[in-house]
Amino acid sequence: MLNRAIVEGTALTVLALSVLCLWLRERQKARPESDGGYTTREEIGFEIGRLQSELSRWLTTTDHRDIGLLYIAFGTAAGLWGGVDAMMLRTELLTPPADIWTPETYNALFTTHGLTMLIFFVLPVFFGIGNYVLPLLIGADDMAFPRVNAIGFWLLPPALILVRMGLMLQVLGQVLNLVLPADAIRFFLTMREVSVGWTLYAPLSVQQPNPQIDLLLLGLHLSGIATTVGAINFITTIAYERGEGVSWANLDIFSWNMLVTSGIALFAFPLLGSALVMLLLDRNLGTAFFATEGGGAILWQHLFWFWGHPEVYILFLPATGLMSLILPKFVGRKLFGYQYIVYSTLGLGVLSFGVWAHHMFTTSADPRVKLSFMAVSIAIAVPSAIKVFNWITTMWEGDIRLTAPFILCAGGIGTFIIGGVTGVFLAVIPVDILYHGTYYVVGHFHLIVVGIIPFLMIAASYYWYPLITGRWYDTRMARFQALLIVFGSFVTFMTLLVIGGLGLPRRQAIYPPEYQFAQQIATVGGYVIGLSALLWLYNMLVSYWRGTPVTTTDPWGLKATNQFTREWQWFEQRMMDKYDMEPTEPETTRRSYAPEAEPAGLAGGVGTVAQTVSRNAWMAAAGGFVGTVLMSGGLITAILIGVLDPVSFGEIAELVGLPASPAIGAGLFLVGGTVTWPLLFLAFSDYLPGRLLFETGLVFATLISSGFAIAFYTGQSGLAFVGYLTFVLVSHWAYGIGLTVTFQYLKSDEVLQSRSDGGG
Ligand code: HEM
Ligand SMILES: [Cu+2]
Repeated sequence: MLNRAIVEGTALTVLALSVLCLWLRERQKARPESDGGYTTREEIGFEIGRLQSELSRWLTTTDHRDIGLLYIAFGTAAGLWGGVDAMMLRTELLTPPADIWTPETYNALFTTHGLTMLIFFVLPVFFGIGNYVLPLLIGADDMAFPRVNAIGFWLLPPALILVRMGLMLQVLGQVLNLVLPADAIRFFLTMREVSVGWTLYAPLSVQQPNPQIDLLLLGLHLSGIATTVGAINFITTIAYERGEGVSWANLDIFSWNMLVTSGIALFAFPLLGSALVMLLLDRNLGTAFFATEGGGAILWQHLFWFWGHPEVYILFLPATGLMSLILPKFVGRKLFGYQYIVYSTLGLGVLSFGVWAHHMFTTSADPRVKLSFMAVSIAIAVPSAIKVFNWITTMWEGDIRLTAPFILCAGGIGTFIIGGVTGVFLAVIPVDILYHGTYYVVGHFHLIVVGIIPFLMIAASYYWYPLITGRWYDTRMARFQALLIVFGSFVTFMTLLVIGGLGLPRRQAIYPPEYQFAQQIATVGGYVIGLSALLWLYNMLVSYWRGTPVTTTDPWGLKATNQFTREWQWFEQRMMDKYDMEPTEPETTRRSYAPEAEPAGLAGGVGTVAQTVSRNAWMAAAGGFVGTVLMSGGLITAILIGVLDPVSFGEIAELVGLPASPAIGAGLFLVGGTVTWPLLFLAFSDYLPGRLLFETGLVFATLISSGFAIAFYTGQSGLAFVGYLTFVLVSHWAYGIGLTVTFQYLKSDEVLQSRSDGGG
């Protein structure tokens, strides 16, 4: 059995030392002495002086870009620490018995791994990216409260130390024990990393004697304050510091996401703070919040998850913001459905507070209450799916550039689809009761928290590397790294989904031998992820000194697709000022696929769906009506020759609670068709102008008819079945033709009108 404290301490030290050596070596190489001579005493003195001034600069800076980098560096370091925990967890699982670490160590590992990753890795890195680019994106000079910003950051290192003190004190204890008797250093020897699970469920978290739990609670509390402070700063900055010409309607999508994220954090974290204080009081002052005679253990779960579920969206939304921002740059098309993405973000922000009890389906809450949580949890899939569809549509017919950021974006969409769909399954109570305690849940959330979240962080680090450092990273190594991490994540977490589906319980160091092979596959996948993380780190550090310097003001060629956004304009200005560079102009400018978005109305386009609909309502209604009439023609024929039953129209009426009369059904059908279908077309109207409307109509009609045929399949076979399919298809085509011809007619009319108005 290995000693965890020593192994992890050594691993971290080696990691830190290699980073330092690498840094110093590359730095040395970057500036050879020009005369080939030796370094003189004065030069060393100068270097030390410089080091001192650098140090005091970084410790006292209030500049948003510096603080951003501090956040990113801190988050990365915490991520590596949590990553070492993960590698150790997976190592234990190479063999069925607990023979590498003790079961208690295993418990400590998954506890600290979860907390470190969720609180000290993801959030700080996103706050860092936000700090660096958000003011540039919105044309602000700095964050609204620069000093508060610095405080927000500097609360984090002590918080992390408090939370993870157990390991350090243990290492210290073991070192001291070499010279001092055990009695004198009892405190150090009794400290352990917390091992009650990252959800800190009562009563275990109340009753375990380990004093490190108290330090952890204090540290978490401190980190909550840091997060709240940061969130207030983001909200104020976005609300009040936007530059000229940046309205809510054309606020970039990343800032929208940071705004909503900060809004969630503002409501969620104070609640976590109170819950933590209650737990501390229970542990130390004999209160009974979570004791059976008080609120009971379930109270802790309610409080925890009322923070915990919003928290997962706090982690997830900035990643989607980066996706929406970066993906279009590498497919040469504008983000499809900007407004819908904004709405879905806002919707997720609100809904994320309404689903917490889906983490408590296996507790004894009233089934009727649980049912409502099931409904909302399924509903939350809708805004998530809107994002996915919009990303896919953005890629549609784009000029894809196979760069590392693109590979990570595409991989992120893939992992999110699987992670999200498995989440919808878990939202269904009976399924959750089956899978709650298994690796299936681990697979579900890791496809998101490892899939899309770090993928997009890394994509962002590549995308903005030239902007931040003025140099290029090693692009070949980056592409390889991107592929490696996508591959490793799929191997690891798909395997976990499968063994969870087979019923293997999670959070146990010991497991039945028949799962060994699968566990080994997952572990190898995990090592691949770890390796790719190190490759990324190497690339970032070494390229800082050795990367090819950027020689154009438009490193990504964004001007060619009209996507030269504000932060790059800032970069261009800086390159011109610093190096007298000429602005780079592209040879040809490809009009970005979607037309220049018109500034939408109030509050960031809130109301623009309504506006669009009302502007186009009559056109849509006319199209829908003609289409539905044509479609009815096809269906009536089908009824006449007996492929369809008139009763099916009656069922439509029954569905909305009216008498089962075919006539009423047909009426509803007409009204429904006039409204629903055109809405669908309108939703895709950003996309429609790019293709012949007519063709597109047929494609949509075909797609929808297949969905319709499957959904309403009524058990025919043989010829009747073929007839059924044919008529569904033909009637939908008829519908599509009617709709598109009408749209086209009305559109050309509109164009004529706007020309005569002098517009274009
Ligand atoms: C947005 C990104 C998401 C993240 C980061 C995330 C994260 C997580 C985490 C960390 C857990 C495990 C909690 C534990 O330790 O018990 C979890 C469980 C769960 N997630 Fe997600 N999730 C996300 C999206 C979704 C979606 C879209 C749904 C449903 C529509 C969903 C439904 C669930 C359910 C029902 C559970 C409880 C499973 C159980 O414990 O039995 N999640 N998720
Ligand atoms: Cu949840």
